[in-house]
Amino acid sequence: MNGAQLLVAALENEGVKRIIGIPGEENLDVVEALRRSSIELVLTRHEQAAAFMAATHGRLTGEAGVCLSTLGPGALNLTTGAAYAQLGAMPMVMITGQKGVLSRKQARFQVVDIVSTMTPLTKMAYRIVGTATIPSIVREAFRVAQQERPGPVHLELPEDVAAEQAPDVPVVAPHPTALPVAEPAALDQAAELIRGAQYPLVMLGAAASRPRLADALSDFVRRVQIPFFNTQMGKGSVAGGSGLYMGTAALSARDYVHQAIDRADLIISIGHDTVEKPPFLMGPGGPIVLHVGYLPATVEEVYFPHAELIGDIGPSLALLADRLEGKLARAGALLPLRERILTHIADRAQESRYPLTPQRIVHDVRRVMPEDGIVCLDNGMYKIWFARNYRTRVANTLLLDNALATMGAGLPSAMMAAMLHPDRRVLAVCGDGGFMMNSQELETAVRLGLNLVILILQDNAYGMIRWKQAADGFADFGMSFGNPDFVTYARSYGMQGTRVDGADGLAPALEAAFAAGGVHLVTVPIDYSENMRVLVEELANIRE
Ligand SMILES: Cc1ncc(C[n+]2csc(CCOP(=O)(O)OP(=O)(O)O)c2C)c(N)n1
Ligand SMILES: [Mg+2]
Repeated sequence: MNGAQLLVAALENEGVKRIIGIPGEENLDVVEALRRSSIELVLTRHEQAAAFMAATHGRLTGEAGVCLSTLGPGALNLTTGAAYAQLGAMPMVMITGQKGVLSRKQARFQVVDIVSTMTPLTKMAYRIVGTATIPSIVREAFRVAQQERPGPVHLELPEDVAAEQAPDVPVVAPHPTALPVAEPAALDQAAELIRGAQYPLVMLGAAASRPRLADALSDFVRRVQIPFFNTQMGKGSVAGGSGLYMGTAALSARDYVHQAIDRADLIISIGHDTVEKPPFLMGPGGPIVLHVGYLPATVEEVYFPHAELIGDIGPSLALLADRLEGKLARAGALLPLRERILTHIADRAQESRYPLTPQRIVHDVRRVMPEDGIVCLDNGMYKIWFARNYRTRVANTLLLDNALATMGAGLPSAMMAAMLHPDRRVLAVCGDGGFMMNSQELETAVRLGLNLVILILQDNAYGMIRWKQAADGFADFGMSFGNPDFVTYARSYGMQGTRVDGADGLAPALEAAFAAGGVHLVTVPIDYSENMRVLVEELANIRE
């Protein structure tokens, strides 16, 4: 057995089913070992997409996704994906090749110090320098990637180490580890704080979306009956129909949901991660904030909790609910605001304008997506509209990135969602800017035989920046571009393409695309004049 075979055996031992990426000649021993293994090699057309896909595997399953690249240029193409997983707390293992370390027959050709490059972008970046350590290093890589706070790990395997005969070292068996639960004194203190609140409110942050947490959070909210709102990445973490949802904080202040936030005297902030654009701004004289997390809070200028409940969130919340259930006379004190907030948000959702408004697009997408359908957003102006207006009822059914907030991840993340859930409807929603950053992956999606619909919102511009430019009083300059004919473009990949050409055409086009199966692109023109009308003018006029 050589180093590459030992590496692949160690990956099989971790339960890895597929590795996504683009090999180079320095990976050929690994490729050969994969050919003889149970692990599928999934080729992409750009390493960045492979990293986004691997990170999304980690995000949706809690088990690290694995991506592979060559040295130098290939490895550098993984860096945006590394940052995406690092900020987004998504478990991922990246494996890159390197020239030999024992001799340098090609001098410094293509050699970049990738371990140093990856160090600030990962939880751990490590060069494997001998075969004997491969089993323990791989086990450690997966532990580090998957344990709270999850994130990316980088392993570099030089080609001569990959080819070297390995001693007979057994792989290290993984075992489940239970996290510590918050201790009784801390639970008592938190319960006392909550019992004393006149206007309590729960906030669900990014860590609330960890796959294993869905049931525990829904139970907690149902048992204590305190209304809740979420951050963008906490969306969907409580199962639908609770009657306690107050909205999503897509802006940091002065949105309708802030009418409730501003009145609260206690915010129970569950799983908030300050990588997200702030859901509200703490300042002098605001509500008391109780941080509930796997790890202590990160203190920021705009987030400095007054009390903390630290430990495995699910079981800790169950113990907290034991102390509170049926004892909170003021639990629903903010609920009377709910209807007004949600009505404002739903305003004009059915307007028949063409090009379509963002509200109408969100409304029609919701109609076509079943409760367990997964919508994956790229980054653009529409993200704010989906975060505010799209109602979720099942955990992790609106995947968006409010951490690195990179363009280009929408299509790859949807591809991974479709691979993991072939029986569910999956829709990628992309701007015409973000889509073109990784549109080459349409070939990958078609080749893999995925069932996936891609919706392109066409404004022929970097609309979000154009909106900011206008909102800040700058002249309209430098944000517009031309586009390919998206329908022809789709067909050139051997897939279907549809252009929506009327206000009532979107829902039927999406429905037909899902019914047809395979990969299908739908493009729709979007009217972004609503950005200014609602997100600037209307919200500036909010009065209590
Ligand atoms: C990789 C990357 N480059 C630049 C940005 C800055 N940025 C954020 S949104 C945006 C415009 C997005 O345009 P598009 O995808 O067409 O969506 P739209 O806002 O027009 O709906 C830009 C340039 C970013 N977030 N990520
Ligand atoms: Mg655009």
